[in-house]
Amino acid sequence: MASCQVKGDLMMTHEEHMADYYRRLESSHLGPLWDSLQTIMTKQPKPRAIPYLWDWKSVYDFVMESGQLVTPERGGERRVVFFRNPGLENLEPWGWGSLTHTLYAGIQLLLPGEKAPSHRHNQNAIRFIVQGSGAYTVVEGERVYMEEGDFLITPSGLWHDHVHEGDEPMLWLDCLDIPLVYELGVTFFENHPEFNQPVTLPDNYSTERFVGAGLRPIQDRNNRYAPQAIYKFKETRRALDRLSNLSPDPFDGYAVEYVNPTTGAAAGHTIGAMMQKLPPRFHTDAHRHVHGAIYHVFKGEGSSVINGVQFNWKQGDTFVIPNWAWHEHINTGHDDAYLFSTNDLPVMEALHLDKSEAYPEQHQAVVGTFKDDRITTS
Ligand code: GTQ
Repeated sequence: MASCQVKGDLMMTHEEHMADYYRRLESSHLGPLWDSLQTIMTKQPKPRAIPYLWDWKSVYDFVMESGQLVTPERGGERRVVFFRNPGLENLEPWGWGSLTHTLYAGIQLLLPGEKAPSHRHNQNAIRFIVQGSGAYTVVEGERVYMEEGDFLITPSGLWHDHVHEGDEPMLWLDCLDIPLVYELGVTFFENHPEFNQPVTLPDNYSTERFVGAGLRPIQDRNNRYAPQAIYKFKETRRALDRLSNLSPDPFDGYAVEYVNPTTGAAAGHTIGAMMQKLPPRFHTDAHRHVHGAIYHVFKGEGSSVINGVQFNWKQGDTFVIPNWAWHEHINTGHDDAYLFSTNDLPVMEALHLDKSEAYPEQHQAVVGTFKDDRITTS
């Protein structure tokens, strides 16, 4: 073979041979590792996702405008405006809706009287109710009523549809592992034969079964899914109030994770989620971890310093902390701040990639501020 490749080219210089070799290698869909190793195997994570923040006012206006333009009944399945990380949006085709490398997120709107059709897919979904009440989602035969601050899961493979019986717009944050499943090349999606699936279980059945106190209904012993469909804000706040009498976590303040009550694993399976409470003037220590995180400000105002850049936030804003980015949070308001967030820590843990470290000093030096969609250096 070797003699065949250089046959007739005995006069080629080394450089010419190299260039010719690279051309032939490329057209044979092969690659030289000695040229790419440092690019692919970087010393530290180099996520293409970047830190970014979306102001609630502009997202809300776009979402409400979509209410005049499209309906979930016809065509589109779900009326959602999703976030596109500027560092990922040009990565066709899956970069269209990635906020982190594994997670998609958007704001869904359901208007009074509307219904969104029943479907199932192998992506996991979680929802966090931002505004409104009176709508329910049906997950595998169970009707679950949603109110502000509630956290819900729609595990992979379960039928789900949404119905609004109330009289004010309902808005919630959806987070799904769409980019992860897409990149794994295993996406499945199916429509239910009926517009809405039949309700076969008592309302809020899964929550009624979980009284806490370390007790597990016997039929959930080998449940493939996290069995609790909804986590009410009333309970989340109660847990955080009780935690507030104890010492805070230096990096997250007073924080609880939404977990499967039968196993302690993330309720969202591949999607981790937590609610953290920061009292006024609370300033967390800076750290970084390999998992990416999406933050939604449920209440309060403050700022987060991400890789030295200050992002100021207030209620409704969404911001993203990419993999391995230094970050710390500060409550600059007069009331408790509640930060809801989702992350891909469960994926990192399952793959044994999880890793974190504290910033050498307590806080970062602020070298810039994010304002009007760009960073101004100071
Ligand atoms: O509510 O079922 O934001 O299937 C994206 C895909 C929401 C949903 C999204 C979905 C849903």
